[in-house]
Amino acid sequence: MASPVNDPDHGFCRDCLALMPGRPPRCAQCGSPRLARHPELYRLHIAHIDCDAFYAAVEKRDNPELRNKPVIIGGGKRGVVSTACYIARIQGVRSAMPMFKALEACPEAIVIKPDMEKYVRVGREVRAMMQALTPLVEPLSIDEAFLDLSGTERLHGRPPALVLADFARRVEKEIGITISAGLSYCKFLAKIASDLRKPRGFAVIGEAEAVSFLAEQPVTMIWGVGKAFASVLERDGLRTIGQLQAMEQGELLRRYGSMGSRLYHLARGKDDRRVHPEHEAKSVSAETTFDTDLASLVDLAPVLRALSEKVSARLKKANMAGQTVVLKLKTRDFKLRTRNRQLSDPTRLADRIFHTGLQLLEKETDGTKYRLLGIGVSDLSDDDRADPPDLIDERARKRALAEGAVDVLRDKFGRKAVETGYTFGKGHRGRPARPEEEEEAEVRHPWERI
Ligand code: TTP
Ligand code: MG
Ligand code: MG
Repeated sequence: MASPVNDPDHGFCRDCLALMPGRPPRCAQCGSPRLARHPELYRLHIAHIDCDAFYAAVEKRDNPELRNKPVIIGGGKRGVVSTACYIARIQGVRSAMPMFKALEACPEAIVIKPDMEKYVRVGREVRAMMQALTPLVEPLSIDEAFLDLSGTERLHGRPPALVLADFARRVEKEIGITISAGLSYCKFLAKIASDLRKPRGFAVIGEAEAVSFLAEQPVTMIWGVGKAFASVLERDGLRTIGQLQAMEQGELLRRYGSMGSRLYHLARGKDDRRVHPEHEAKSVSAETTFDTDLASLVDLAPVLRALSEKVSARLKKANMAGQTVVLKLKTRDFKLRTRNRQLSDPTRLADRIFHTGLQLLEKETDGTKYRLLGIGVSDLSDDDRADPPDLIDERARKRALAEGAVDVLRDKFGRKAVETGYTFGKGHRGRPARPEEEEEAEVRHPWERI
């Protein structure tokens, strides 16, 4: 069989995986119209996989009577939609919509309360199947992950594109839900691609078309450009990625700081972030044991501040960020309390870690005496998605800018050169943490915690 590589007309059938030269409208072998074809199909190796209407798909699998009905998963504590199946979506139901609105849009929908344990279990099964394809699997959430399939061709006897299509078939058969896959040369475009043809989608974005494809897309397609930042860009007359492509890097940097660099590179389809497998460090934390037990917020807050700065410094050094802030307390009688809060996006800032930790700590300062306090972050990722300016409020944004300035000074003159209001003059009321207490605490993956 001739090698299909570099033949722009060569594709394959996503249902029976038969190789398909030429441009037939249907598979010559099984008659399926679901053909994959792309000039770079056999050269690309970064994939993003995301399950379709995940919670709803699991419920439909477990109750076939629901199959052709509109199903909404939600109505939990917050009274919002977790997800809706694609039948309900046609009527306008969306994730995060208040339940009453969803039922206005789709009154005949069947509403099911989320069964997280079950979804976590199924999510793990899908993940295990991914890990059988490559060790380079980076989960992003319960139902999605990046995969780097480079170098796996020999192992699988087929190029990544076919490995992916086979994976989709096997998930349907073995687990009973459907997935969508995106294939590209970088993470940014692989993730965009997986969303292009949902559900049961398979989309490819090659290097040659990246710039022209992106030119047509709205700026919100760029990581970190949420509603608020999009409206800042809109005020500046920038609505499409094409408009960003026409701008100089210096101008973008001047206007939007570090976000400007991200806009410049991603707009051009330049993204060299690696796929980080999940067995890498899972949390960064610091903790300290006190000489005398402490109970009041006034005493505990400065320690929390100092520890937050330590955690932040480590994150910054490693170019990492964490999306879940974890507070750890040990009571006088050695009972351990851990409290965590998930942020809207990953952070590396001492200020955000501290303020989130403080909110958690406030609830625990009920007179209990503590012998140990720790703070850390888990759900680690690269820091390039961290602290997007549109997601932090104005005061926090100013504090973040100040923190950047403090970092510069500390780099120059050492840590003690700049003390914040919380730590200044207080010394460190806890005795210095012993080395073993400083070790990175192993925290399980977020979906294993549920
Ligand atoms: P998503 O992958 O964002 O959504 P989805 O799988 O339901 O639908 P699709 O990918 O086909 O667009 O999220 C995965 C699961 O996470 C989802 O099934 C339910 C949960 N979730 C929430 O609980 N609240 C939310 O706001 C979102 C977006 C998801
Ligand atoms: Mg999904
Ligand atoms: Mg998802």
